[in-house]
Amino acid sequence: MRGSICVLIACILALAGATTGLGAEVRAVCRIPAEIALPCRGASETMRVFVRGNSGWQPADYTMAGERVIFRLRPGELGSSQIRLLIDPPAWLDIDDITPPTLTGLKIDGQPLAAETTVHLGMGPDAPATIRLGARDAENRLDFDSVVATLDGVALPAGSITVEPGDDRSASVEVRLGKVEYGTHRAVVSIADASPQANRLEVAVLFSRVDMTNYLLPTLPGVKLTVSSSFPGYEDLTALNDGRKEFDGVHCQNDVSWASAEQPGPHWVEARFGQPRELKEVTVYWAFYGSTHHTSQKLQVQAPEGGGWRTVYTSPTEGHPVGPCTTFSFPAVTVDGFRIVQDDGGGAAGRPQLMWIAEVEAR
Ligand SMILES: [Ca+2]
Ligand SMILES: [Ca+2]
Repeated sequence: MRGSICVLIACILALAGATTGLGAEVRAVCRIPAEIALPCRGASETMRVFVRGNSGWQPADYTMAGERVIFRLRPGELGSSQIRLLIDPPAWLDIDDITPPTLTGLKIDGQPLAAETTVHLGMGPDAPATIRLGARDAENRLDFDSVVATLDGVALPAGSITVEPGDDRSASVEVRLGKVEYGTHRAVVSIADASPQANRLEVAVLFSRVDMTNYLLPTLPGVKLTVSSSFPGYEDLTALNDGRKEFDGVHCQNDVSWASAEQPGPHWVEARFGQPRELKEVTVYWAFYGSTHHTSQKLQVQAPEGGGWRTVYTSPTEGHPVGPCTTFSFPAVTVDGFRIVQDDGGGAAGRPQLMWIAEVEAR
């Protein structure tokens, strides 16, 4: 694995101090001709060094001085102030490689698909659980440590990625997406080759997780919603189950959302089905205002029991990731309703005494 050292040169002065080893890469920013001196203990006069500015790699101009190596950087000739030096790259490395690895296979949940770098899965009640791809590079080894997987731009933890090398130049990568919320999503898995350019194969999988089952559809008989209080101008509760939950803009008013009074104490929304239902999850779509979703951080879902309430879901201590919606799952209970109780101060980070909801669904 090559090291990478960044230096900033602002004037014609030799800059020393960064230690480099075999196969090291040095990045420098200089707008005027400069020299850079690096300690290079044990290096031989036959060191292979390449320099790159605006175009491809070319042999670098350097001299040895004791245990230092001195490079002359000429941004004018290289066509760029962003200069990279590659010192003694391994013999197998094709440093001029500008081609990303090839996608050799793709499976979603074990089902083979055409090996295309953008896949639209459409909509369904379940999100894909695993994405598995095969990659091979024609010019270089793969960088097995370069694998990155994201869901909606957020990196998935390393524990959800498994890389199985085939040979130096090929690998199979499996990514487990974990729990995925309702809504439209984009999962991206990428792997780079070992060239200095780190050419990257990127595979995007797009899908929508949609479940039309919803006990709170306003057309269902007996469905009724009540709340603890309302923010002035947000008294109309039809916004809680009118189906409008995704919207743009800065105005999140009562035509799409309901908000509690903004005051200390718990806030709650109570829903009644009008008949017993087997309930296992409640999804809340959060109000979007001021460029953020107002995702409550501390709440409980409670089921009616013996004239009182029994808590079936409690927020994790770390709260909820801020996003368009949150699904609270729990062991199924047969009930004719439920309520969502936000703790005192358990609202979104910016307005903790407010509960602000665009839509509630229950299944
Ligand atoms: Ca390549
Ligand atoms: Ca709504």
